[in-house]
Amino acid sequence: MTTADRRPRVLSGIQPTSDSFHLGNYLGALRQWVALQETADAFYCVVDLHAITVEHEPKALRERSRVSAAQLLALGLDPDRSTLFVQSQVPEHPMLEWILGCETGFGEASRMTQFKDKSAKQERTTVGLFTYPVLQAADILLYQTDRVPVGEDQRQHLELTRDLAIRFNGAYGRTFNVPEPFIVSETATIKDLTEPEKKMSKSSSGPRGCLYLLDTPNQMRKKIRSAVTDSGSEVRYDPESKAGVSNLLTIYSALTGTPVEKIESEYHGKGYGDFKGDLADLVADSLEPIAKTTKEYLADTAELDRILAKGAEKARSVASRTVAKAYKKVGFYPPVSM
Ligand code: ATP
Ligand code: LTN
Repeated sequence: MTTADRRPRVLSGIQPTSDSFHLGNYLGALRQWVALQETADAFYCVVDLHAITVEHEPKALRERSRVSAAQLLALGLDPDRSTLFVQSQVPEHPMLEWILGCETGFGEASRMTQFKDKSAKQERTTVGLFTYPVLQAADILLYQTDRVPVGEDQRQHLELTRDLAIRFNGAYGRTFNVPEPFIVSETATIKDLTEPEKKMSKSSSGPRGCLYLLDTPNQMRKKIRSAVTDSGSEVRYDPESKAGVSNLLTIYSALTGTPVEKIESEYHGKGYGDFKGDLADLVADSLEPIAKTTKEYLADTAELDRILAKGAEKARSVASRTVAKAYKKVGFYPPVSM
């Protein structure tokens, strides 16, 4: 099949590095994942290989991969309409990564800002953390991907992926589709609730700065009510001088579909207290069902693992074709079927 006669191919991944996803993951990426399964041929991957680039505990990792998959299903991913799988069940990912690593310049990889940030926080930095973006490029290129729904922090990795695809195609003949990032600008970076100049993050936000999808409604309300705002009182969108309030306005707008200007005028003359109180209820009410449904999926791990195994089989049928092509191009013996 050519690119012209198939639905756009979408692929994205998320790391199982915490017990719960957060509001930034949801608004920046996961909401788009769910929406795109309607119009695209979508592949979504719990990237556990990426998760061992920082310190991890084996039992917790396997459990977190399951909890991650359960949350994705609870958010609305439908295994009949998209392909959901765990990266470690598809060995083609590290197979292609090796080839792409041999196309990546050392200087090029050294410029990745996520590597610089993450390695600065580690006592011991590994080669795996350094080559993390090459594995990400393999994740994407294996599926002949057209679009990659992610948050803004992934833009640089997407650029590298495109460069590698173009370089490989130039050297060996057309092998990979060159993917485009799919980034929704309004919610591209949800900020930390206590330090609104930083992005909300599971690894670097403090417990009050990061709103987890599996928090209890009370925890969610508390976090929103105690979110840092400025010393003024006007509910106005101005990310430069009012970063905290602007972040809350972004969240409100994304969850209701109401334009920011309309929310500003609704709260004109009212203080931050009213606005935060309403947003606290809105967030808690919108997210509460996710925890309940996640628990239901986790109550039957055999069924959950079956869904994932089926997803991995489907993913492998696509990924193995790309690997076979790339192996041939670089002059390897063909992989024997496993
Ligand atoms: P970590 O802190 O462990 O790096 P993370 O919280 O940044 O994790 P990831 O698993 O790396 O989350 O990201 C999953 C998806 O969520 C990616 O597409 C990423 O761009 C997006 N994302 C993460 N944080 C935010 C945020 N604060 N705002 C918008 N999108 C985000
Ligand atoms: N690096 C991403 C996670 C990730 C990913 C991918 C995203 C791994 N492989 C492929 C999109 C496509 C992150 O840190 N959020």
